[in-house]
Amino acid sequence: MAESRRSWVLPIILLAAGVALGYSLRTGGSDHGSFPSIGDRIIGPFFCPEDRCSSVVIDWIERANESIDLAIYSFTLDSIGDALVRAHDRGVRVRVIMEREQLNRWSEYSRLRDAGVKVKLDGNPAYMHNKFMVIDGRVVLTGSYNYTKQADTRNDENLLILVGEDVAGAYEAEFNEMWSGVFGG
Ligand SMILES: [Ca+2]
Repeated sequence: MAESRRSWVLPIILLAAGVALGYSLRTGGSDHGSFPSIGDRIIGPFFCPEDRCSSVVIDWIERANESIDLAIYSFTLDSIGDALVRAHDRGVRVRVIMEREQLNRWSEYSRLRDAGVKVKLDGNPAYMHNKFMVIDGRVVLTGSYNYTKQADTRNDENLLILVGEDVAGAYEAEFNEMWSGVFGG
């Protein structure tokens, strides 16, 4: 009985979620020029390299007023590192978690740390494979896109922007859990 119930509950939940998202789905891949209204839920998707993912990310970093929390697997792109340092310098609280095994001489780790940005390496013996950024507790950037030259100019990648305090809160909670040292849970 329990098995058969489970078999139809999940499809119904997925259908309901899809309908809810469908009502608020925005079209167009280049509408990141202005801060969205409360009614907006999704901006994008952006497919890169053709939609210039690094420009989208930098545009949103430059809009941050209060906080930026970034969990990123691989981060070697200087232009995004510079944007985070500029945000830090203008008083935005910036925190970054990066995958320890991706630390190399091209990594932005030292650049950020030397500029005073709070940076931590993950404590997961497996990969901290997330690529998400939470801005002001209200906007989430996520997708396959790592902040690397390879991802920016050669790979096939996607990036999606989610707007809303509920969804941002869920990402923020996961970030805070990792920031406190809990990985893989
Ligand atoms: Ca790891």
